[in-house]
Amino acid sequence: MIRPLVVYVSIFRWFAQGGLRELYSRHVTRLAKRISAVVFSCLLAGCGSDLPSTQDGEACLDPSRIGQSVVIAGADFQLGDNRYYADERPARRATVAGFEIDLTEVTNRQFAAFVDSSGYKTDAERGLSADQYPDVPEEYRVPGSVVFLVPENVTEASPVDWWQFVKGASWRHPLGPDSSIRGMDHYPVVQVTHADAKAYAQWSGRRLPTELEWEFAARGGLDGATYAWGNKPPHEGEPKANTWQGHFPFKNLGDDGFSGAAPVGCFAPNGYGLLDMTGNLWEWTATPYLVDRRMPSVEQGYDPSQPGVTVKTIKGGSFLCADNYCQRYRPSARQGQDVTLASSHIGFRTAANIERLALEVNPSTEQ
Ligand SMILES: [Ca+2]
Repeated sequence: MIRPLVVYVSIFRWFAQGGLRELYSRHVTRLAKRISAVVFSCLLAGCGSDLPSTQDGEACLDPSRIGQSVVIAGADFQLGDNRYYADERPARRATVAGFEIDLTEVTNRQFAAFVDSSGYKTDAERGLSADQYPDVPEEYRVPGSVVFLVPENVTEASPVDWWQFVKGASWRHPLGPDSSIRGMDHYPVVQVTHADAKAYAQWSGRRLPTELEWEFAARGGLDGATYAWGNKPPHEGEPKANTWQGHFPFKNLGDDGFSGAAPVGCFAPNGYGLLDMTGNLWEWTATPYLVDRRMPSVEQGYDPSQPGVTVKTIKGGSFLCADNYCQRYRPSARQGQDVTLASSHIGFRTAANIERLALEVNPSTEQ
């Protein structure tokens, strides 16, 4: 069944990136002409009955370690990289204060505890409000979210074919209403917007990491190295992270053991002991995305490819990052993400100030 659904203009940010950018640019430009100021409508295939099923999986990590955090001492380090995408330039020295960050991405079990405790409903479960999006027809403000689906038409595929808005997709049903997170307690939660991630962090007495903190943590002490593990290419030797092997978006070889998201902690930690700072899921940060980090910061961020859209920085790349398309499985890589748009390849982890934690661990006897 073919039905019209709403897809945000910011999806084209994803569409237009990576090694296939030139290949698809003409098609994207043609499509972009059809985009209104905020959204556009397009015909997308119904996604109810033939969704790929989510896979069960045992924990890769001792579950008692999920929820632990790592204290990172402040230091001077190389922020950015001159060798890759323009928004990573220029590489420069930066100083980060000490902080503390989660060992892993937040899991479904952790997020469920938050929801059970607070009654929180995610943005994807609520849908768009008429007040915030008056120009979007009511039938398009339905609860749902964006899901990656391997395009069926190999010769004609374009980004609009692999990112689809699926009615009923949410953190409980990551790929659509016929999918579930049953048996996936230790998988990272997905289909969360920036507000959802922030709400979880606040509930847990923490916050989202800044981009500066996240990048420093991901480097694991290897100042200036290309990857979180050094300079060895990601697909040489043992798998180092959950990325995409094969020609994106058609051929997902899954040589690293996972064709989708993986349970947290399935790959070796970086030099700080942190897990999955490369691949698996993109992670929200607290930092507004600026296409050039030297720009004065503004709360809504600035991404010329998403005019008028509030964008925060996401880091780390995901299981969809491939050599031929999105080489963003590096600490310096970054992307601007519409804060209202959840998807099947974005999650988060939380952070905290060291000073605040120290006060909690050693409360004053005068209080
Ligand atoms: Ca993979």
